[in-house]
Amino acid sequence: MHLFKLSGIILVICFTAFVFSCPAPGGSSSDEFTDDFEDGIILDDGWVDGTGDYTVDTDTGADGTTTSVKLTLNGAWTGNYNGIYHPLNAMKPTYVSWYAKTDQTNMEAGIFALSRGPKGAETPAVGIYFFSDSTIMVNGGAAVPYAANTWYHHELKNINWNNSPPTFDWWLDGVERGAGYNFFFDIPSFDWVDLYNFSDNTVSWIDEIVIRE
Ligand SMILES: [Ca+2]
Ligand SMILES: [Ca+2]
Ligand SMILES: [Ca+2]
Repeated sequence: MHLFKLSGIILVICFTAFVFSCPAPGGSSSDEFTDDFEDGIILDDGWVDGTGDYTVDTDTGADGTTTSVKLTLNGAWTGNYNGIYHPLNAMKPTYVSWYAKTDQTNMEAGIFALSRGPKGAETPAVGIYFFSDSTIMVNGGAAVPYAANTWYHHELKNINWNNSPPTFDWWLDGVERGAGYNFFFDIPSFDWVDLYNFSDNTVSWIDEIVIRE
């Protein structure tokens, strides 16, 4: 588990990068963030390039769409939240959805993370990714097996902000796979969505993000 590794150096660099890049709002209204990546523009369109050495490309999309974002971690992993990220501005969604893919089953990649707090000093809430034992890791619990080079549709439903910590149900490819997963910490809202990999020299694809209050 790398999810709680943080460093003061990363904190400073990330915050500076955020201030100077002034990310524009993503999708639609303030109670919804969406990105289907169909315009082929990633880093000049609201997403911030974090401190890790990632190549950010566009590639074939999920669910019959044209474009996804492809994240290649070049060399060693250097920290959590070091891929690309987008502000969510204290959203309290009740529904989250995205597609993810990776090209192997024995590394850790394709992290979709939701967190709270200043960039670089995030409080983790949700972290879902392809784990190295060929199952999908959902907030610390590895669950359903996955295959390489295959898109998976994740949905977080029934997000209950009244619980302490808040909880969610996890659906994969339209089937509920687990109910009542706890957030890592009791937070009041999300400030960030982060996309990154854990293992050195790994590749992942993410597409069709919907975060809706
Ligand atoms: Ca797409
Ligand atoms: Ca875009
Ligand atoms: Ca970078």
